[in-house]
This record gives sequence, C-alpha cells and structure tokens, in this order.
Amino acid sequence: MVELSISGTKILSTVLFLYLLVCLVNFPAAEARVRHYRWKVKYEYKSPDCYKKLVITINGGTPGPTIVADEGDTIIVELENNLLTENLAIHWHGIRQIGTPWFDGTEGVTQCPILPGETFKYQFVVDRPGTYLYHAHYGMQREAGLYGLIRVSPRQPEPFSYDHDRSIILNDWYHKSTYEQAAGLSSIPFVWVNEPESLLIQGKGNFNCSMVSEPGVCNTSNPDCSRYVQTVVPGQTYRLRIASLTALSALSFQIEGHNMTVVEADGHYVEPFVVQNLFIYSGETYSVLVKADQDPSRNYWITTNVVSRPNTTPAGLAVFNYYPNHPRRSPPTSPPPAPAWDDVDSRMNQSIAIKARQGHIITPPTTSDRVIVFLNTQNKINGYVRWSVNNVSFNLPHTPYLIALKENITDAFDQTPPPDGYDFLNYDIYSVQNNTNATSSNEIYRLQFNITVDIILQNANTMNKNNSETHPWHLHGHDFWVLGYGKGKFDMYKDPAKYNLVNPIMKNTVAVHPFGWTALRFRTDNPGVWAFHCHIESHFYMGMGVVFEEGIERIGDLPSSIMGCGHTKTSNPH
Ligand SMILES: *[C@@H]1O[C@H](CO)[C@@H](O)[C@H](O)[C@H]1NC(C)=O
Ligand SMILES: *[C@@H]1O[C@H](CO)[C@@H](O)[C@H](O)[C@H]1NC(C)=O
Ligand SMILES: *[C@@H]1O[C@H](CO)[C@@H](O)[C@H](O)[C@H]1NC(C)=O
Ligand SMILES: *[C@@H]1O[C@H](CO)[C@@H](O)[C@H](O)[C@H]1NC(C)=O
Ligand SMILES: *[C@@H]1O[C@H](CO)[C@@H](O)[C@H](O)[C@H]1NC(C)=O
Ligand SMILES: *[C@@H]1O[C@H](CO)[C@@H](O)[C@H](O)[C@H]1NC(C)=O
Ligand SMILES: *[C@@H]1O[C@H](CO)[C@@H](O)[C@H](O)[C@H]1NC(C)=O
Ligand SMILES: *[C@@H]1O[C@H](CO)[C@@H](O)[C@H](O)[C@H]1NC(C)=O
Ligand SMILES: *[C@@H]1O[C@H](CO)[C@@H](O)[C@H](O)[C@H]1NC(C)=O
Ligand SMILES: *[C@@H]1O[C@H](CO)[C@@H](O)[C@H](O)[C@H]1NC(C)=O
Ligand SMILES: [Cu+2]
Repeated sequence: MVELSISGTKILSTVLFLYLLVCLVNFPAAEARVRHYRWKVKYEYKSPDCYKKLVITINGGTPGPTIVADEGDTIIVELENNLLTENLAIHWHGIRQIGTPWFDGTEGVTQCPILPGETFKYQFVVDRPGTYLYHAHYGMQREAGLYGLIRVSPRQPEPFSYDHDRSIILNDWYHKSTYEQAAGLSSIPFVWVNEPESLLIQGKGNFNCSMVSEPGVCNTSNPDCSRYVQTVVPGQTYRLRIASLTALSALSFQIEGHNMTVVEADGHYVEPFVVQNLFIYSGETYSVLVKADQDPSRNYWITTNVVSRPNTTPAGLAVFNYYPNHPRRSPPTSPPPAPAWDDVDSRMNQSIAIKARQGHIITPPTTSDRVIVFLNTQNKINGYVRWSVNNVSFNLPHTPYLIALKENITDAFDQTPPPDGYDFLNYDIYSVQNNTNATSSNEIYRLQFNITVDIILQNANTMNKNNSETHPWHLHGHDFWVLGYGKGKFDMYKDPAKYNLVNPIMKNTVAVHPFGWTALRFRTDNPGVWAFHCHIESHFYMGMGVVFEEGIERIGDLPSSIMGCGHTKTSNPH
C-alpha cells in the first residue's frame, strides 16, 4: 500500500496524484499485470488441529498462499513437485480458463499428472472479480492440506462498501492419511472414512489431546493449532470472504451475536440478505459483510459446525476479537449452539434466497436446447461401494480426455455416450433399491458447441434406509445459472414453469439437498473438456462425477507440458 502524507506545500503533487488516480480508474485495461508465483509443494509434519501428521504444504504452509490479483491479470504459477513419491495437479476453482482449457489442473481430464521432481507452469487469466479457490485435483490429495484462496479485485466500484477485506477458509480434517482413506474406500469389505476428527478455521483446529495416549503426537500448545483470531475495530465493517474446502462436511458458520449480510457467491454479487448462520458446502465461496457493532468490551466466538450429517465432530472455533481486547482472551460466553443437523428446510430456504443482485443480473436464455437429468445414487459394482450418476460410476482414464480428443486417440476411453436421464416413471427416489448394481465407465457427454444445456441434479435414497445426502456439485470451465430447487422427484413437465429466469444467481458450485433436486443452465461456449462432479472428496473418488466436452475442434495446439502419460499417437510431433 502507498502511504500519502500531504502537507500544505504539496498541493500540486496531490492534484497530480488525484489526476493519475482518476486516469487509472477510467482506463483500467492498461493496468493488467502478470503475477508470478513460485510454489514448492512438499510433505511436512504439521499439527493443524494439534495432532501431528504429514500434510502437504505450499512454500511451507497450509492453507497455501492467497493469490491476490486484479480482474484481467495473468497468473503464472510455477509449481515444483517435491512430494518425492507422489504425483500432483492443482485446479483453479472458479476460474473458467477461457482460451487455456489445458491449465484447468484436473488430472486425467485436462492434463497428465505432474511427476515428482518436475516443475509445471500454469498460466491463465483471472477474467472476473471475485473469490475463488485452488486445490489439488489428483486422487484425494486435497484433503492432505493442498488448498488456498484466489482473490480477484474488480476494476469497477463494487455495489457495497466496507472498511476491511478478510478471508477465512473452512475445512474438515482427518487424522488418517489420504492413502488409508482411499484404500478403505476401494476395499471389500468397504471401509468408510467416517466423520472428520476436527473442523479447521483458516487452517487451525483444536483436537482433544487427552484422547491420544501416544506421547508427543498431540500437543495443544503447538503454535500450528493456535486458535485463529479475527481482530476488528469497533464500528468498522468487514467483508469476510468465507470459503469451504471440506472433504466431506456441509457446514454452518456463525459469529456470535452478529448478523452477516451475504453479498457475493462464487464471484457473483448477491441481492443482499441477512443470516445468522451461513450454510456453506464444499467448493463454495461467499462474501458477507459484518459490522463490529456489539459491546466492544469483550470478544466473541466464531464457530463452524457440521450440518446434514449427525454431528460427532466438535465445533470449529475461532475468536472475533474486538480491538483492543487481548486476542487470546476467550469470550465470556459459551459458543453459540449448532443449528439442527437435519433441518433440511432451513438450508434449502437459504439456497433459494441467493439471487443475483439488481443491476448485476446476467439474464439466462429463456429456453434450452438439451436437458440432462442426473440421478445421484449409491451403488455396488462387483461388490465395491460406489456413487453413480444415471447408473454409471465414473472412472478417470489414463489418457487425459483433452489430449485423447484433440489427438483423435479413440481407444483411450469408452466412446459410448452415457445416459441423459433415468427411469423417471418407475424409479422410487425414497427407498433403498432392490438392485443397487451399476456399471463403471469413463464415457463422457459430448455437447454441441454454443447451445444452452439444462442439468437437473436429482437426489435419491442411498443404500441405507431413509437416508439421502447433500452433494455439492462443481462445474469446471463455466458458471451456471441456478434456476431452481425442489423437494422430491423433479417433474420435467411441471417444474420448469417454476424456474427463476428473472434474477437467478450464477455459481460454479451448488448443492442438491437430501431427497431434492436442483436445476442449472449453462451455455456451451467455452471450448474444452470440463469435469462436473460432487465436491465431496470421497464421493468423487467413488465415481460421483461426469465430464462434458464442447468445441474440441476450436482448441488450438495443446502445450506439450500437459502430455506424456497414457496412450499417445506415435506420429504425434509434440
Ligand atoms: C477430552 O477427552 C477426555 C478423555 O476422553 C474427556 O474426559 C474430556 O471431557 C474431553 N474434553 C473435552 C473438552 O471434550
Ligand atoms: C508442547 O508444545 C510446546 C510449544 O511448542 C512445547 O513447549 C512443549 O514442550 C510441548 N509439550 C510436549 C509434551 O511435547
Ligand atoms: C439479526 O437479525 C435478526 C433477524 O433479522 C434480528 O432479530 C436481530 O436483532 C439481529 N441481530 C443483530 C445483532 O443485529
Ligand atoms: C422455508 O420456506 C418456506 C416457504 O417460504 C416456509 O414455509 C418455511 O417455514 C421455511 N422453513 C424454514 C425452516 O425456515
Ligand atoms: C449384482 O452384482 C453382484 C456382484 O457382481 C451379482 O452377484 C448380482 O447377481 C448382481 N445382481 C443383479 C440383480 O444383477
Ligand atoms: C483429428 O480429427 C479431426 C477431424 O477428423 C481432424 O481435423 C484433425 O486434424 C485430427 N487431428 C489429429 C491430431 O490427427
Ligand atoms: C423391492 O422388492 C420388494 C419385494 O419384491 C417390493 O415389495 C418393493 O417394492 C421393492 N422395492 C423397490 C424400491 O423396488
Ligand atoms: C442399473 O443397472 C442395473 C444393471 O447393472 C440394472 O439392473 C438396474 O435396473 C439399473 N438401474 C437403473 C435405475 O437404471
Ligand atoms: C453463439 O450463439 C450466439 C447466440 O445464438 C450467437 O450470437 C454467437 O454468434 C454464437 N457464437 C459462436 C462462436 O458461434
Ligand atoms: C428419517 O431420517 C430423518 C433424519 O434425517 C428423521 O428425522 C426421520 O424421523 C426419519 N424417518 C423415519 C421414518 O425413520
Ligand atoms: Cu456427493
């Protein structure tokens, strides 16, 4: 930041400065910059919740560094894989990669994995302001701590004001390694990952070390797990960018005694509304405005709790510290109670309340060219527990789709188109199916370029009685309009009439609530191969995802850096 000291004799330079400032505001395009980062990724022992385990760090930290940029800037990240025995790929979550579909960072879809010892250069433009994320997209690696935030400032004034801009990443945390978890999920008998041990606020949590008998493993005095503190000046307004990168959990987030005004979701301005509990699903980002307008003589709790699953994980705690109270001083009250975990209606209502802000509405096309209904089910395949979409459980191929399609390598994946729907008339979404068998495949949806596609996410019962889970679905390469939510089975004849075509929010991640449906619309206007999947790490690992291709013929030469795995064309000159 530039500090200005203006004395009486400096009026001329002040005028000049103000003139320059006006120029910058009026001619922002001239300012686009290149932001260059060099990241070293490695395993280190850390204790984010006081329990020591191997975590993946970027330049020594987890969460990794925040990428701070202005709209239109180019980001270059030179990523050095120092994991020794493990591959790597990083996805830039919410960045559409217009013109750079090969730098989406999705291993198996848009690139080969980055091998140990290699340095890979990602280069892309952050074309829109907002709050975005980055995280590993290889195996279940994200859960080991490889994630961070991207903050893109707008060139235009924002439709709300605040004094300070802060960000908080929420996460859930396991003590088992991602390998143990992945092995359990792919075993017979199936070993579920269970509930996380802790919830982390900005990478810090607090496990009860009395439950660990092994000496030296859990230490509540470890500075790695010192409670996160958000210091505020009484009377000032804070923009908090809240992001969730949980492996499993849906969360609520609250600041004791304070309301929050939601103003941004996944990089789009929201028609402001007030909440006490912000419900947030893995892969989502929100900005809320909070005014430090309560009794300033004390501190307050910041809490996060698991919702949508019976909560056995203790609340994540941080401190909302009113200056000049001591930041380590615990609030005099108990943390506010968690909302009821099974109150689906409140969460559904909050989802519905998120609308595009007046004056910033991008209206959706009024009709669509193709409708695809995705039935979300839990299944068995050859005795393995899997998740499926329309009875197909997704497997990644060894040759990334982008490369296979561009190079016409037809034996790299199953060329059969997967189904656009399910047996709508006969399938009972409320019961455990008698035959839960499905098939697994790496087939993909080929979408015609430049059309409007509707996606209906249809939830259903799992393989357990009276159970349906919340799935946050994330689309790569696009934002979509959220046209509506509903309970029960989506009725393709009646429900489209209820779509919000007036002010739907655009997002890149959206939840389908238990036993409900969610309707989305997007334009196939970004040539590339894009994953669309449940953002729950174990669910995607167990097959809960699909891949869309659009406009492959419009994509220029692929960089050779993304290649080098799976099937190749011997004639390939790259
Ligand atoms: C921590 O665990 C110990 C041993 O199980 C238990 O007695 C104690 O109540 C726990 N403390 C908290 C704060 O939950
Ligand atoms: C716990 O961590 C603190 C701070 O690093 C250290 O001073 C203390 O010796 C540790 N306690 C044990 C039992 O290792
Ligand atoms: C928060 O909002 C609720 C409902 O609008 C209101 O009753 C309450 O007084 C507000 N609390 C604060 C601290 O502003
Ligand atoms: C959700 O919204 C509906 C319709 O506005 C309302 O009837 C219901 O009471 C709300 N439920 C909760 C839990 O807020
Ligand atoms: C389901 O799969 C199992 C294991 O492959 C097989 O034994 C069983 O016959 C299948 N059930 C049906 C109805 O296809
Ligand atoms: C792949 O096939 C398309 C359409 O047939 C053709 O235009 C293109 O040149 C082929 N590309 C390669 C690398 O063979
Ligand atoms: C499963 O089979 C039983 C007995 O045949 C039948 O009563 C029940 O309706 C079936 N359930 C489903 C979901 O098809
Ligand atoms: C799923 O596939 C199995 C065979 O693998 C079939 O028996 C079952 O009817 C299918 N279920 C649905 C909902 O299509
Ligand atoms: C895509 O479709 C829109 C509307 O139908 C049209 O205006 C535009 O020119 C098309 N773009 C391309 C690249 O074909
Ligand atoms: C079904 O589960 C919900 C919790 O998700 C519970 O409130 C309800 O009572 C259950 N219903 C039956 C019939 O078991
Ligand atoms: Cu899921």
